[in-house]
Amino acid sequence: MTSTLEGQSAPAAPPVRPVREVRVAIIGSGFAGLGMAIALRRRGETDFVVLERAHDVGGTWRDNTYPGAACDVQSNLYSFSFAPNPDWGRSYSEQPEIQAYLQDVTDRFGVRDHCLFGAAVSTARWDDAARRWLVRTSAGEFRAQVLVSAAGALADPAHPNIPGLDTFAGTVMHSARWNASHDLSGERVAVIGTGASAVQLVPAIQPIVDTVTVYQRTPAWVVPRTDRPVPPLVRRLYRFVPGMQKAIRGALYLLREFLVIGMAKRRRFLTPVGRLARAHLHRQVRDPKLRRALTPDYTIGCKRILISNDWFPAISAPNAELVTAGIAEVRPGSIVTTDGVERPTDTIVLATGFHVTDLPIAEKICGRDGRTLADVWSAGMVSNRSATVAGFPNLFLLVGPNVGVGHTSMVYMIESQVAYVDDALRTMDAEGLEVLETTPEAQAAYRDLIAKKSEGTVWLAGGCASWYLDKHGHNTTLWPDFTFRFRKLTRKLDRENYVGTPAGSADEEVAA
Ligand code: N01
Repeated sequence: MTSTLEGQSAPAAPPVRPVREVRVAIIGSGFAGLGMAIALRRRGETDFVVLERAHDVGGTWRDNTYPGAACDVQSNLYSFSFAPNPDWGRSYSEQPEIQAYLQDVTDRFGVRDHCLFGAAVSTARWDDAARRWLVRTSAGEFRAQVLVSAAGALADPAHPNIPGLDTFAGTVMHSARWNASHDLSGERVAVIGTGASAVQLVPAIQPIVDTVTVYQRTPAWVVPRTDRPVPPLVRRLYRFVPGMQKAIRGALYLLREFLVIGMAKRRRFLTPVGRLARAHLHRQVRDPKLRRALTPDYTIGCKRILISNDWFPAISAPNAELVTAGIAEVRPGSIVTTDGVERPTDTIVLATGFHVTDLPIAEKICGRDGRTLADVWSAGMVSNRSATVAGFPNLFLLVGPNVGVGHTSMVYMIESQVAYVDDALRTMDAEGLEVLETTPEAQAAYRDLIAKKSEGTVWLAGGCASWYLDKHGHNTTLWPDFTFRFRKLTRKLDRENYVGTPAGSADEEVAA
């Protein structure tokens, strides 16, 4: 304690935490952040930190704990290629198993000691004079030569702007911020949204609630889910014949790539998938009125294709209701739709998705001229190779613009991106570069490539509105081609598209 003039004690100032110097700061510890950290460890780099705002690793798989949360890509494919898990309990794993897998790889590859939990990034600014990123977090400040943003696209829940929602007297929770201590048994529950999260959580809660009312704005195409437990014999085979699990992974990968032909090249190849979805709906929903309400009017694949065997039975149950009228307002104890019907409600579940085309992390990262990524991206997200942005030296984005996929494992794309960043770091080491920055020309060329590849795809021309497109109607989220083409494009750093500044030089820059 220090003394004041009046002789009273003043509270001691909080200790000043020194700024920590690191070579690489990674934001986020989901699949992408962990994948990057593991790659660094595997090549002997130890001078890095993983800044995680929560208190555990896992990203979206840590946060999405709603009942029924599971992956809609088979686990043999939705896992790191270098860390196969012979013990998956089901072909499509549920959230707790995926989260346990991520915790396991964190320990197995020695990156837990590099994770700083409770470190929410408030700003990251490029200091051009020092050639370092200054990263402010709730757990102290860091000066990093390289910043890798792996904050994720499904990280920040989107809350709908519905009149009166803030006046609701009952419980409101987003699917990505589930409150497990709130017991839904016997309640009248409203679920807003019919995306991938809603079709998983509605069947899980329908048997225990009094009523579940689902507010649907746009119906989704749904295909059957071929999920089953993995028999112990198969698990033993995976363990002792790893090549077998690898072969299955390869087969799953190829099968899923076929969908790209229909989605991005020749639309007619989607016809059988559309038939499958229609047949699934007809088999599972007998009531013609309900069936009509659940039938989309856009081409399958335009929005994410959902997979479920229990969504249609759940919404057909006697205690379930599908409401297609828009929501006019929320009152303290009810929801009123535009047709004037008021439905008493105890709990509202917002299954309304995430901020994907307006990533909140973009507001926190300031580049060379002091503008944020969000400013630079105000007309739409742009990048070179989905990884770097002109004016943001030594910044690498994982799961940023145009890396999303609607048909296969995001982990495949993440591994491609990690290899690219890894090669960039190697190049910096090999050439003695302190700074690496992509050119505006490379960025414009990549934007044009994406625009050209996106022309005529189901995402642009399929007749739907989806979170794949930004507010200008541009595809800034999806990779619009085969994923092996993305891998080829990002296998090595395209050095010719970067300007490098050697360590120790004044301002001299070295083009490729
Ligand atoms: O979110 P979504 P999600 N009033 O954005 C509706 C991944 N994921 O959490 O279609 C009324 O898809 C909106 O309606 P519309 C996966 O990549 C993966 O379900 O815009 N409704 C839509 O129905 C997925 O794509 C798994 O007309 C409103 C829903 O809310 C992504 O996460 C599991 C509304 C939002 O659907 C997001 O899925 C779960 C409003 N104001 C999620 N605002 C796996 O299995 C929005 N909606 C891997």
